[in-house]
Amino acid sequence: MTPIRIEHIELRQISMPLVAPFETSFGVETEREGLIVALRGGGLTGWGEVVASREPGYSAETAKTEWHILHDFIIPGVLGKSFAEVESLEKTYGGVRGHNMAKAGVQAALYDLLAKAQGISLQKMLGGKGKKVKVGVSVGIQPTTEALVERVQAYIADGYPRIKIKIKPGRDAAEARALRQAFPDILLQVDANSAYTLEDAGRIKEMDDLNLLLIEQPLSEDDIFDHAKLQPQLKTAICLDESILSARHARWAHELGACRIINIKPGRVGGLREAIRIHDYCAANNIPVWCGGMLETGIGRAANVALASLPNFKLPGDISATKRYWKEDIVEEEFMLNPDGTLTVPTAPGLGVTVREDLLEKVALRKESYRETQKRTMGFVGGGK
Ligand code: OSB
Ligand code: MG
Repeated sequence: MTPIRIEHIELRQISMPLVAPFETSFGVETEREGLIVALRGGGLTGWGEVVASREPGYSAETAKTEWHILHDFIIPGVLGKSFAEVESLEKTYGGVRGHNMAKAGVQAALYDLLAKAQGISLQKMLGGKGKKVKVGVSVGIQPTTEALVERVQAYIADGYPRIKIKIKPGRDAAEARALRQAFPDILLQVDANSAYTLEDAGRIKEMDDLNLLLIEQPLSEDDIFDHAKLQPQLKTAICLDESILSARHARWAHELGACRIINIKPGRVGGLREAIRIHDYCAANNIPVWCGGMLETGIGRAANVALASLPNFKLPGDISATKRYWKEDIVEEEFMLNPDGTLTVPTAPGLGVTVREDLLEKVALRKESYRETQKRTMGFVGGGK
């Protein structure tokens, strides 16, 4: 294809209230405060979501750090350049260490733009297949075990075929056991978001006889090594989330025996391209993967659904229906749970969703617009108003 020149970039920091607070071992989120990137060129607009949130609880990235990195380091290298594929975009920020969420947001926008220019869906561009993807729901820590059982009952009634619960020390085995007793046959898994250390192995083993699909990220985010000591002590598969930032990390985890399953989030690993590299490595090494979620708006959700249609996404993703997150989403299309526990993969060009730019303007806390002309006239190094 002919390269597309990035003539105009818009960055917005948004704040959107969740339908209900989401509590994890690292804190409570009541709204999503992320960034939305728009790349404009060739008469088209590509959209991407930066999945960082207000606080550095899940990872070191926040909406503000990613704004800084985009504004000062990534956008200046992208504005005015022409791209025909994503690999050359990756090269423009090859000198920026870390900040995978910022990189993933621009990269998703370029994927959307290039797919639209070719008139093909993101699914097709990524190499995904099939009309639907299997999904589950991630349930935050509830005030009591009874409330949790009720909440899960309601999600099962909605049609979710797989339940994940958030756990932390003191709110773990008892919760998981209560759910297993109430729902003997459901697909159930737990996510600790790094809340334990290797000394807690005994406590983690209390969940080993509950027929869980997996235990997600029990130990520190930087600790593939101790996960390799924990996995052999468990029958249940460990799944790594926070610890896997690249395909190299996936290889380390596999070679060390630190996990048997990997959760892939494009934001955490620096973009859809690296997500596919991890997918391919895992496919070649018999490691099932699934698509994680970061409470995305419809922009990030559309990309996740397309990604989750690649063949080695063997387990249901944390990609729930729109209404599980938002009263009002910033895309027109609503993702709805099909009766068979799936979401339908969009087929229209690019992400296949239509951004409601009026609403986006309303939820924006901060906005900056970057144009090539300003870059020339303002001796622009970082960005211009
Ligand atoms: O660890 O998977 C996680 C949400 C925010 C930060 C981390 C995680 C999560 C989820 C939510 O579990 C998944 C979703 O988007 O539904
Ligand atoms: Mg997780």
